[in-house]
Amino acid sequence: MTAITDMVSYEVEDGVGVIVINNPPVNALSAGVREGIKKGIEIAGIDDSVSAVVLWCDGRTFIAGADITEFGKPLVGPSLNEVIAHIEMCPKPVVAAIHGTALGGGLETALGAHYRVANPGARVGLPEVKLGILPGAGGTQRLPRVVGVPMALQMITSGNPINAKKAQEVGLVSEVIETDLKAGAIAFAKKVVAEGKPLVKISDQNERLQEAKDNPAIFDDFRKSIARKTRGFQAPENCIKAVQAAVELPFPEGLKRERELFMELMTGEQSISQRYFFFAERQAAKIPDVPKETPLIDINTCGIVGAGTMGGGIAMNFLQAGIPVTIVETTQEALDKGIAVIEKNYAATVSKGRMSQEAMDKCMSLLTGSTNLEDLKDVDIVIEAIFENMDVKKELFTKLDAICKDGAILATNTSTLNIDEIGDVTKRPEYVIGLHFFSPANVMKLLEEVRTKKTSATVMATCMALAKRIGKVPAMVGVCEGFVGNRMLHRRSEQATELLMEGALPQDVDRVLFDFGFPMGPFAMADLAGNDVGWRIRQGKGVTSPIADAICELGRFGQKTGSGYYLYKDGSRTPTPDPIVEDIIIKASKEAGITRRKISDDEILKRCIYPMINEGCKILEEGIASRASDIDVIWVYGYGWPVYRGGPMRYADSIGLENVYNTLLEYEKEHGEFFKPSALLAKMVEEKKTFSGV
Ligand code: HSC
Repeated sequence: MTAITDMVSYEVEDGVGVIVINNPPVNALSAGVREGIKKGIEIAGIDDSVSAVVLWCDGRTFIAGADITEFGKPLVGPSLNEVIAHIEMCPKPVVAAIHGTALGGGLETALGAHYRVANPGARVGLPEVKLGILPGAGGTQRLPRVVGVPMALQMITSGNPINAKKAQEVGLVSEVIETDLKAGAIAFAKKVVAEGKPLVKISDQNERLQEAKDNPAIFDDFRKSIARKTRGFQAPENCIKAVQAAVELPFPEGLKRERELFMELMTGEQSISQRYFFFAERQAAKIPDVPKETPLIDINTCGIVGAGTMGGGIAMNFLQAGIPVTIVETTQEALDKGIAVIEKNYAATVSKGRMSQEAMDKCMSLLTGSTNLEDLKDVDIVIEAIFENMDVKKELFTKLDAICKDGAILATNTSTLNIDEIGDVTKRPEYVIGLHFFSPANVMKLLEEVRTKKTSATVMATCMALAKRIGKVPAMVGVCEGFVGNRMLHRRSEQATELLMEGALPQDVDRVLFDFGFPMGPFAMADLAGNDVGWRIRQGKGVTSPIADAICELGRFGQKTGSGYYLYKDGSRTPTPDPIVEDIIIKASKEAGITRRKISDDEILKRCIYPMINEGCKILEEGIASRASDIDVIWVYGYGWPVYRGGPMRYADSIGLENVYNTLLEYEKEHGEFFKPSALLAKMVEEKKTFSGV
């Protein structure tokens, strides 16, 4: 084997030149890889002892894309386009051997090869759109030439990969090799030579473009079909334009157009935020004071206490990950009802074709119901999901502590209570942790994990790994009122209500936040969650909220009662503004002695968002979150903050911390202490720092 660069080497096997890429962990296309492939092709091209070339990756995967850490920096060595052109122009057949994931620039490299083979577990795709960019190394020009325009549009704008079988069906892969992939790829390359098969240059193939040439409406139809899903995002539109260029322009011109559209995105705020978020998500899985090599507790079984909406949703995550669940309720009736809901949810997924009947049966077979807490004595982890009452939870944790085996983790799904206190009623406080799932728990990606002062490193590391196993994105935070997500949400809700008192209507506030990119505004969200919950909590605490209380006093609990801040006519989920609510709001302003005024959209946005940013700063000051980026992960995955705005802390950077600070100072003068900028924000401004470092 000859080293070409420190990441790429060349070897000859059975008369075939093998270019071996080795750039762990995911064989990203760093400068050394690009340089190595280019030189490897040159070497193989003139090596008389070989008649063909195989592109092979060591380690767990084929090339998973461009090296994202190089983005925004000056280009070193050959560009990827140059490397791919080299592969395509090689005088000997080049075969890409794909295992793991050929993603982004990885698939684009493989599309430069004359043939592709894969093992059965391989997946291929162009996920650039998820980073706010588009495939910038010919992917938008070559993929439609292989799979046709409709499928290319689908793959490029969704970013979702397809498996090897599908890739073979659509002609992306010539052969799926069940046995040794490297040997199979070498044999395939030799067969190409022996049979005198052509060197297929995808850039020359135009047949699959004809369908779209004959029916240019394909593009507008497609735009319409994804409009709702891609609202607010810039990259999908540029992806469509680039594929359109593949149809309308000759290949070299198409490449130029692709590059322009790529650069437009690459330098924009959205992509900066989305690329930042890619790393933020991966960082969040690491806890600064918990070493990587911390031993983990084996989790093979799970107990859940409470078969209500949360308990049932949580159970579904574990069942889908193949982890048996025992779910406990106080009465048989409640248990039956809870299990029936789980079954109904799975059945709905099956009927939509998103799950097989077999998979559903497997999940249900892993579920055991019980009305006896003693049945949790052998489980590895228990998650409590009962109603929010400290005394009841303390009693439950005392019982669980006595029943559960030594070493079992006792977790609570509380979103409001002090978990330090809960842990302290047990003899194993180091095994107690908060696992705060978001509703609907089987859908929402976020798992806000809450460490107490005593939670052990092993328990934290185990729960972070467990989150990944059940398909969640975890972020570790500390104990405080509302933890990170709800604490910041409360600041927004308080301002949203204040804005109503001063002159806005629910539909004004909701529209502004919807346009910002949230799936819905605070009042539509309150109606969805149920207004009675907050009302009861306020009653318990002896606090009032004139507008919210008046709405609840009329029995307007939200969507479930057909009205709340809005009307929901005939069971519809579409909110319609209601004059009765307007009257309630106007009356509340009058009684508070407030003269209502017209409030601009700009003020609504700032009044709702800036206090959240300020609260995020306080959370960091107090060490409740260990990184600003963890806060962003919580808001994107738990509350639908638009990822193209990176999360509240990254958003603050993008608009300028000084602007946020000065506006808060102005609001403080006008509206009082609530807006007082935090000490951290003041310090960051003074030191001209940013939260995201970008
Ligand atoms: C691209 O390819 C653009 C092209 O179109 C080329 C454009 C050319 C420009 C032309 C100019 C006009 N880079 O996720 P994991 C790190 S865009 C750098 O935990 P898994 C990751 O941060 C790219 N680093 O593993 C982590 O580091 P840590 C398109 C990357 O097994 C470690 O690897 N490709 C990286 O759960 C492990 O990652 C993609 O978007 C990258 N490309 O999942 C694919 N990819 O350990 C992105 C990963 O320090 N990657 N890292 O935290 C993934 O989706 C997942 O990582 C995999 C593995 C599914 C590959």
